[in-house]
Formats: sequence, structure tokens, C-alpha cells
Amino acid sequence: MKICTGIRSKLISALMLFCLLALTAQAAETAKTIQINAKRYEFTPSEIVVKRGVPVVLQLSTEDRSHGFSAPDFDIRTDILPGKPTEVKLLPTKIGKFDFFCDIFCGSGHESMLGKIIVIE
Ligand SMILES: [Cu+2]
Repeated sequence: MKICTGIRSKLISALMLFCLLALTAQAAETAKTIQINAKRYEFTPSEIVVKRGVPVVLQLSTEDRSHGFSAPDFDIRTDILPGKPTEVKLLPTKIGKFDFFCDIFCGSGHESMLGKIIVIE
């Protein structure tokens, strides 16, 4: 009986590992990358559309000077430095339109450096 339990728990562990690997592979396959370029005084694109529950990677780059990328609704904030593309993960958990913006003062048009994350079903 003890042996039986041992084998069963090993089988369950193997099955769980298999499921985990399958899920990881699926996530890696579906996580798409969206490139966003920052420059005085705009993000391109300034609107991105993503599906709720589908994680995406935002690849952020700039060539002109340091900018910031802040999307407080998703707890995302990072610096964007010239020549050093940076990636952040976005997991859109809720439907709606959410702001992102530059949070490093970059000049006279800084305040208008805004964008929207649009999350659809
Ligand atoms: Cu700025």
C-alpha cells in the first residue's frame, strides 16, 4: 500500500510537471511583443490594443534622450534610455482604457507625452 502511494505521488508530480511545461510553452508562444518608441514628445504608437488575460511584452526604446514609461494601472514603470531598449511585461487584467505617460521631464512638451492601453475582451 505504501509503495502504491509512492508511485501515485510520483505520477502526480510528473503529471503536474508536464502540465507546467505545457503551460509555460504556451505562454511563451502567445506572449507577443509590442514595440513602442519614445521621443520628444510622443510615443509611437500612442495607443495599443491588447486582450484581457493575454500577456504581452512591451519593448520600449528611444534615441533622443531619457524618457520614462509609467502605466500605474498595471504597476509598470521603467526608464527608457537612449540606445538601450528595455522590456516590461504587461498582463492586462481589466477591460478599459488606461493611460501611460512619460514621467521623466524631457522638455517643453513633456506634459503631452501620453498614450493609452486599450484592453478588450
Ligand atoms: Cu518626458
